[in-house]
Amino acid sequence: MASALNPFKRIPTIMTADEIIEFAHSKSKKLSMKSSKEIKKVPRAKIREYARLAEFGKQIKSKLKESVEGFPTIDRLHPFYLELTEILVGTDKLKKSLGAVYSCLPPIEQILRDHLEALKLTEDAKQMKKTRSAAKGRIASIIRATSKNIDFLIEAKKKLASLPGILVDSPTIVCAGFPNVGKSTLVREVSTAEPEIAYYPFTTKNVIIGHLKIRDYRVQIVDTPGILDRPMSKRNEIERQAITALKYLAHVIVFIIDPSEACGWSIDDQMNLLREVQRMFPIIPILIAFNKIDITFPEKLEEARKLVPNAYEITATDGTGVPELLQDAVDEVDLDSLQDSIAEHVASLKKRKPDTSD
Ligand SMILES: Nc1nc2c(ncn2[C@@H]2O[C@H](COP(=O)(O)OP(=O)(O)OP(=O)(O)O)[C@@H](O)[C@H]2O)c(=O)[nH]1
Ligand SMILES: [Mg+2]
Repeated sequence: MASALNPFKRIPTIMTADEIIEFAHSKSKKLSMKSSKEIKKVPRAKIREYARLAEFGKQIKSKLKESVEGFPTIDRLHPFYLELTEILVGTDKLKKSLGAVYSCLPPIEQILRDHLEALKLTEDAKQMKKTRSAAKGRIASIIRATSKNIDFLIEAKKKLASLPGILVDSPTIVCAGFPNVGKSTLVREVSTAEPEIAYYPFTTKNVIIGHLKIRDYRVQIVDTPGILDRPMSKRNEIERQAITALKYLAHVIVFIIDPSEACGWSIDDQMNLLREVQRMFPIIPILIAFNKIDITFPEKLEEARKLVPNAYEITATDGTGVPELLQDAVDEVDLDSLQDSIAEHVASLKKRKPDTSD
């Protein structure tokens, strides 16, 4: 099944207003060199001016269209991306800017039609030049007038294209737990392919997404450094929202506790974070795993077992206990409702068209 990775990745490079004008201008200048010397002066000028203006208009329109149509339809985004779009750039502002840039097209069309028509009607070479440059000037000012919107799209693309790419149709396990408990080690240990390194703009660390196959499912496992690894009270509102966006991504959370305390956090601290994560994601199943069993003193393990009687016990470094944990994690995913939501998502993709509404 086709997977939707980051839908903002395929947006082409967007030029600034000045770059678009410059680009179209240089394309149109190059074209004029080609007009044949065999033809008489006035008709040649007419052909040249007409071709130059038409080319200028064509390039401008295609650059503007590309910039807008490269964006996915905002209202049809997967909720994970929709929520992050809201936090990072604002969906309303994004829609407005897309609409504003797109709505430059009809007036540009009109100017082109009028001036190309005028070019056809005149026999005066000087007048032709004037007409052509007047049209270019008017088109350029339409674009300059919307340069703030174009700049906004450039900025939005930059921010959104760097979000992690997720397979919306795959069961997704999100790892949580304090730093150094072994999240990355687990993701690396279970990944069959090279894990993807992605950037999540709310942390300085890279998010790692591993892929594995369990029975017939392509499962992804997401390491969340700097995200689900410290108390919420230390965070601002935007970070908190960015964290809760994970609820759209995680089908199941594996919360890792290091009962050896080699990670530098006490079992109590880790239990507190666990309770916080449980509060934050009340409807997502959370499996608890004690990691580093190989180096955990028996009395520490007993202490942890009393707090969480049925936790999984694993050693991520050598894979002990890991297959059982993963099997059960995937079993926790409600695969029927996942299939439904995939079907819904695919149906919405079929209906999609460029977002030009504002
Ligand atoms: N002995 C032992 N060491 C482990 C085990 N799992 C992880 N470690 C070690 O613990 C340290 C931290 O592991 P990481 O996987 O980097 O921990 P993390 O949770 O990803 O840490 P952050 O990325 O900082 O959030 C590393 O030195 C690992 O080698 C284990 O099962 N046994
Ligand atoms: Mg890590």
